[in-house]
Amino acid sequence: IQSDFDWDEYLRLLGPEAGDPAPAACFKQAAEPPSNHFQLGHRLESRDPRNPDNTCIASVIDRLGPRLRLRLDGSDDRNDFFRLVDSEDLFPHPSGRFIVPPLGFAKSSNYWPGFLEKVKAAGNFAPADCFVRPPASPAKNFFAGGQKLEAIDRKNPLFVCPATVKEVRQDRIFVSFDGWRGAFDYWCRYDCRDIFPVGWCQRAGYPVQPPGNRAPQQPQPQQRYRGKHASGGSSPSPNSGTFSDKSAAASPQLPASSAAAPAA
Ligand code: MLZ
Repeated sequence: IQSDFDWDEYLRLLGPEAGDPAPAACFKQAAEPPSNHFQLGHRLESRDPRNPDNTCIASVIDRLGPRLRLRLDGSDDRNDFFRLVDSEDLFPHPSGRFIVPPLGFAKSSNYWPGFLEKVKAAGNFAPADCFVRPPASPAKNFFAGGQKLEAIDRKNPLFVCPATVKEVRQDRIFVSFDGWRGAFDYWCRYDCRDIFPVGWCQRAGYPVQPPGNRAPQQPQPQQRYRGKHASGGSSPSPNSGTFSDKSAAASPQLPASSAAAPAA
């Protein structure tokens, strides 16, 4: 994962014909990125991403700025997923929801009641104040074609990348990743939690990847004047996750187990 990307410089490179950043009011995201108070190993209730009507127990496998990498208890490490700390899919335990085995529960369903008892006895449930109320949704789709944004690469969900709104249709927008010739593009709703205003992720302590090589390129890091993002001295923010440490942000380490890390 690289983090040496600078929107100001990139937008300058693109020149005046490039679209403006989509205004913050277009997005269902907090005005200020929420603080992440979850700890590794915390348990919580989560919708099963593959079966969203179901509520399961999940564990925090990693914390990355305001994002959590989660694994459903009883599932395997190939179905990890990411959620923001203010996601509408996460609940403190007990929430009163009926807890069911995750899709693909590793053992026979006969084992489920005993498994759930053991998980509950092991406890370590995240306190309720870790959970941040989801942000308000925009009243409607305010996006316009050509606007810039940052978006999660759904094929490599660890990556947040510079992107452009290529099309707007009713409640949906077409997110096109800059410099990748369409290979990672997708349609999503305007209130989708995988898209962010330009600059949001950096403020959150989460690195943004450079665009693919079909976009104008910034000079390589070693040739570059080390600007504001490289200078140390600021104290870690309360958002501190793995990436918000400034020295780590220069060359962040991925967890060795990272199933989401693609070959470059
Ligand atoms: N190196 C990988 C990841 C590309 C990530 C693109 N994100 C929009 C590849 O080339 O497939």
